[in-house]
Amino acid sequence: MSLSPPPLYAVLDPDQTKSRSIEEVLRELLRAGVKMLQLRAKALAAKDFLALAKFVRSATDSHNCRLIVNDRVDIAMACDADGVHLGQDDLPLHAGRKLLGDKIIGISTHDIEQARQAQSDGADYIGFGPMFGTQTKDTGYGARGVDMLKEIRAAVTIPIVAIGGINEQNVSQVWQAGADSAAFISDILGATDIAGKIARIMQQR
Ligand code: TZP
Ligand code: MG
Repeated sequence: MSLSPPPLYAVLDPDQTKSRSIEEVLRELLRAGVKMLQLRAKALAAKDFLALAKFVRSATDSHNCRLIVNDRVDIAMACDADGVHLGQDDLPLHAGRKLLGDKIIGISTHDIEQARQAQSDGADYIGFGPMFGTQTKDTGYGARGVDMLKEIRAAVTIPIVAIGGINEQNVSQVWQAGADSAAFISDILGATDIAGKIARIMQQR
């Protein structure tokens, strides 16, 4: 599937919603106009991940929002997601493609080699990062920065979703450096006023 991701890619993670319920945060994201959402649930057992994914699928469907499941091709298939996001140690792209056909497959990348490989293997988009310092995930890589993002932009033609430490203050640098989309976890999920946060981010596009 050819994909043009919207400029804002929200990642919903039950471990990052602070004191709010995941249902409440999801409602806020959709109300604020999020059109591409990744569900990431590292700590959930498969059956709980699937139950949550089905709930998120039904809410995203009624808001015309794409749903991407992180890590798990099986859960993406079972909840009828629009696609899956795979890391370098997850199922390889060719296996995901065999199972998911022309659904969206995004691949996490951290350098030019991985980005080129993902493109030649047929990824619909690459994640690239971590852009800046982040507490949300230990990727094993240092902050990549905007100069490296520009190099990635020059190296691949498929959409780039930048991730890692992106917030209201630095997102414009990411878009200016050529990312098609910016992915957010903590800056958005942790905001007191999620809709206000998203509006301030989108004003900079
Ligand atoms: N992959 C690379 S960095 C990262 C992931 C999942 C975490 C991004 O979270 P935040 O809170 O937006 O820095
Ligand atoms: Mg992963």
